[in-house]
Amino acid sequence: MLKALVIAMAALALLAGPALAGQCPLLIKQLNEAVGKMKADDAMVKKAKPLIAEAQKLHDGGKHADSVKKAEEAAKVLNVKLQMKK
Ligand SMILES: [Cu+2]
Repeated sequence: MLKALVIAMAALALLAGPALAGQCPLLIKQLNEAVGKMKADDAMVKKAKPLIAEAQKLHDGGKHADSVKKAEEAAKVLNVKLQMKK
């Protein structure tokens, strides 16, 4: 019973992985574009840049769910509305 649950969770994680994997670069791209339109010495930009870098690092490390969360955090700082992949 417990084993079945573990297998089901692992399968779910595998299914969720690839869907999210494509999401983060999309979000990071939008954030970088938004930052590109802002002043580099803007306090918002200075606060958001490390978050974007961290999102990229998490994505590279395969932690896509965490990466999306970081990207959303950066978006909130920048006041940017992210377009999620459907
Ligand atoms: Cu990712």
